[in-house]
Amino acid sequence: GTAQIGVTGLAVMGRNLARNFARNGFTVAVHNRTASKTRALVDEFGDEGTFVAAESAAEFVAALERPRRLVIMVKAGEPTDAVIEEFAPLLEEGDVIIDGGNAHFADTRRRERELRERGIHFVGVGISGGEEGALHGPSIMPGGSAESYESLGPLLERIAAKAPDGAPCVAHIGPDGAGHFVKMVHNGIEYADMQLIAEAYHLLRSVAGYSPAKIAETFRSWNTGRLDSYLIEITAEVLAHTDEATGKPFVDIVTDQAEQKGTGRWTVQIALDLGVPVSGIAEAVFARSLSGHAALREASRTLPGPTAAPLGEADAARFADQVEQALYASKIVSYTQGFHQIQAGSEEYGWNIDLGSVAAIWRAGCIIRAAFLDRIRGAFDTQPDLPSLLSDKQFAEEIGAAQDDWRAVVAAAVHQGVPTPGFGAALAYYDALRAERLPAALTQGQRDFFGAHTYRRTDREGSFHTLWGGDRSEVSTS
Ligand code: NBP
Repeated sequence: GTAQIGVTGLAVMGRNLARNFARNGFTVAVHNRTASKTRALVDEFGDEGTFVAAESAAEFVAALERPRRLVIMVKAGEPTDAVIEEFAPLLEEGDVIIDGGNAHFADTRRRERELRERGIHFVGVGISGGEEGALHGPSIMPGGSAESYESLGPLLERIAAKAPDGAPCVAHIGPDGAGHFVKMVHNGIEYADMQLIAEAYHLLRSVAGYSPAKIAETFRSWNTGRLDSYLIEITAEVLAHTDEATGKPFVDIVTDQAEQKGTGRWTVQIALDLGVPVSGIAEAVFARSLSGHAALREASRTLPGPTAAPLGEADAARFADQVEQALYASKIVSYTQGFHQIQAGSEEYGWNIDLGSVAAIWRAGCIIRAAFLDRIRGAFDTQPDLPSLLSDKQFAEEIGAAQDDWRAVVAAAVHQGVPTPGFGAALAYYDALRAERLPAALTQGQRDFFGAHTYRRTDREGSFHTLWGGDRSEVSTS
């Protein structure tokens, strides 16, 4: 075979990824279960580069140079297993199967193990950036063996997005499921970012009394500063858009029930398993599900709320500045929590993930791309064993400078009855981390009272239990 890479699964993602490889000078073998899609791709885009259209799995495998590199871009779950089972028997030792779908990292770990036993490298790759990213340069998060990255890395570096400093947004994340794990947390952070932006919008609309057009303007001005990011940019676009049919702001004619595909939920489920507090991401997932409970919301519409008037013009402008502070501070917390989860996953599974390089490859191509990520990269590069992003001197200073306004915004939201679970959870996380003493001591006392679960003391080593039902003397249990 002559093709340096093959792509099977030619829906929007696979098709654009194949074109991206071809446009970068690689010979690309293309294949799809329904062969008409393969022919359509070559008919439509054949002049963009060199494609080898394969009708059958055998033809596809034969078209690839050795060691073969074949990318699977099919629906995640059972279809991925089906496609692996179709191709694996046709491959030889040292060949590389790359799964670019949104697989659960546990599936990736299983597939990697099974294929390794058959002498085949399996690389689970997180790809972010949607269809546009796939075509023009996504952020790419490959897992799998270091050996497979040697063969695959140079190709991925060519098609990846380029950060402002020119660095390709791809790096070997770590063995087996590390890439898909990091992609999962990326999506969790994306949920949190979107929720925080939604809360900022809600406050500007309901408390400051701004129109969607004025809020679009506000986001545009924020986007020239430290909040500079793709999500803020598209938020302004969506808010400025007018519905053609009604002439109303687009945001007012869309049903207010958010949907989800599941990667945010996975992030929270895994965080619970790892014992990592990702409260901002969890609130974002719950906020989407709450919005979807139409009957519950309908039944609750008559519950009383506060009577509070929107702010006057001068106060509104001041409030908008405070919301920017609250949004930025809460965003720092979301990333702190997300990176904590990556660190915990890395320890649990022995992945040895470099957090600075994760921040670096999220600087372009992916949905959460933002100027801010270069600063996170810098923080981890300076101090790779940083216990938390909030331990970084610069971030600590910034969040400290924002805290008064942040509190004022959360207080205003409570007074005016505007739900801001993201801002509130982030602030609670910040205050809990800061606290000299937490009421967890009382929780331990309760647990010891009803379940003899024991506690540790601040002044002595060991485990202790108080005889609550007896004379309340203390016994050592260790
Ligand atoms: P879809 O997720 O809609 O999958 C459609 C493709 O899967 C078609 O090529 C289809 O072939 C193939 N397929 C299915 Br379904 N079952 C199959 C089977 N049993 N055997 C062989 N092929 C099968 O495509 P997509 O939206 O391009 O996404 C591809 C992957 O990329 C997914 O895992 C997705 O989660 C992930 N992803 C998507 C985005 C995005 O923005 N859309 C972003 C990042 C990652 P057919 O043509 O014969 O039906």
